[in-house]
Amino acid sequence: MLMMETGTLAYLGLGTNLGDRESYLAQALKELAGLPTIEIGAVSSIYETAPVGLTDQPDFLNLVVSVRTTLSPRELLDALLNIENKMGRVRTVRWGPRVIDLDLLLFGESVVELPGLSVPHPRLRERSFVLIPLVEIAPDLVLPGEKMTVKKLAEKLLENSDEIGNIRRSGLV
Ligand code: GSY
Repeated sequence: MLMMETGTLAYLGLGTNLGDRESYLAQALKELAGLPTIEIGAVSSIYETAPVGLTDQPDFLNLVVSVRTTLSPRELLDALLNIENKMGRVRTVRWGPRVIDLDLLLFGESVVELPGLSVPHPRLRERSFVLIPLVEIAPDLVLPGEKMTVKKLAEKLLENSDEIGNIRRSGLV
């Protein structure tokens, strides 16, 4: 078990738009919590969100969770991919429907550019389904290389787009 305060504080985005979406989110959180190298911190509410990218697919449930981990960014990504595979995610259509998606959004203050892994997540700033749950659990967080807090980034995103229409708290959690 990890001791509080050790390791790196990372943020993960979870999404699902197939089958029993709530139970997939719950299962993914349980899988994360079961890893000895990861300690779950704050978990946002669940948000029901219109699909971004490929729009002709079911709505998603999304949430953001903070974790403390002793893993490296690559090891953490591998752990997330293992959970996706264990939960039966099949990669067919890019941007397409999925039972579960676990994205590594932020890893402490690190900027990571490795094959198959960019942190902070490259589309974090433009996705309300990530930014709004993130604001809920870490409003004063400042992304590496940014000046504004995530709360301010979210306000600007919502000012300059119709993204607010694409996301609502689901009332599930
Ligand atoms: O990148 C995560 C998968 N994904 C999502 C998602 O989680 N939520 C919404 N609303 N749209 C999405 N498009 C993709 S791809």
